[in-house]
Amino acid sequence: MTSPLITKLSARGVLVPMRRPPVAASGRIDGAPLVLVDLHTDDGIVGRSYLFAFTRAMLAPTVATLDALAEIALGQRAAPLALERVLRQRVTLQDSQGLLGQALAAFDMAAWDAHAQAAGMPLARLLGATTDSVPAYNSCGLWIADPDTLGDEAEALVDEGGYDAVKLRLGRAEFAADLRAVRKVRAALPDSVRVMSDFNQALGAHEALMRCRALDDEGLYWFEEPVRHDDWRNAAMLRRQLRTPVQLGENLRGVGEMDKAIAAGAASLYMPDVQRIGGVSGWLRAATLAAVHDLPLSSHLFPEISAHLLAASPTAHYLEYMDWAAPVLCEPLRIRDGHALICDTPGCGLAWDEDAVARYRVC
Ligand code: SMN
Ligand code: MG
Repeated sequence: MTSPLITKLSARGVLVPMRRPPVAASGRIDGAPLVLVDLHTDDGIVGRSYLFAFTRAMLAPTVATLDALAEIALGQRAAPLALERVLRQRVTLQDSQGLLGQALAAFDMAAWDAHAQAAGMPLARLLGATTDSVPAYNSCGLWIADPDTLGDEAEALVDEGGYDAVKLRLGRAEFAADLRAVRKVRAALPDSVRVMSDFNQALGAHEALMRCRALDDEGLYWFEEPVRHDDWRNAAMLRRQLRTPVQLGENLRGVGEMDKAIAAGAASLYMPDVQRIGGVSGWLRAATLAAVHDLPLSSHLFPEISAHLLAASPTAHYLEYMDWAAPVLCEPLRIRDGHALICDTPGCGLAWDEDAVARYRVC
């Protein structure tokens, strides 16, 4: 059986309201700028994926990049690995990370979705896994806010899906405010609830060492991105000096960077982002690398597709649950008892709620 041919690509930018807009040490986001991708094939199957554009201003360039790649993709087979080879070959001389890398990942994810639909299987099963649920933490809150409000918010986040883990953002100008935030959240939750922490690259190496040492016995489950995302040498220094594990990975652009970060000993835990690591194909290579080095693997954003991918990852750790795409989905990802339930329908389970898309459409 040959794979269907790609006949059309549609990429649309939407700005989706967020229940708790993110305020991180590195900046704030007022709405979720998403690019919705539909990859049409000549057997009638439509593969879907979406990208997170970070700012409204980046929606139009992201859509334009996808449209430019579509010129190469039209008439090609929708088989994900064959498509990846053709597209990457055509952009070999260009910087294929950044925006272009993300657009390539969107094609890859949509092609895998189409491929799984054609096989009549959920992506997880196509990859040889079961559709059992995967452990998730609630990442939809605990941004940089008044520490005195965070205890109540932490309790609310746990209750939203019976979670046993939530993520707290750190990296305020004053360390005392971070410490207060940690203590408020820890005091509000039972010991059995894990509290991950994320500095969003806010600190220089010296400051990171001072602050993380002072937080090392405060009951945090991991320290995420304490220093600049590509400062693997200092991440490794922190990892050696601290008892709390260092986590990173959302900014790794492809499995080659992950290989170098691991070689530098940068972290004990990794959390690639499917949009940056190279789509499903890139994720599978990252999962193999993590397995070779026996490194726990978590996901970053994109919980709908990441649930399938973690199910198929030998060292799967935690799914980061974010509800940002939920308002434009017919079937938002469901969480029960702190676990993401992988849909049992063919593909990744992405279908757009067209009324919502029309409401939030920007370009
Ligand atoms: C994050 C990612 C994207 C936007 C805001 C914050 C954060 C996370 O680093 O890990 O969720
Ligand atoms: Mg992060």
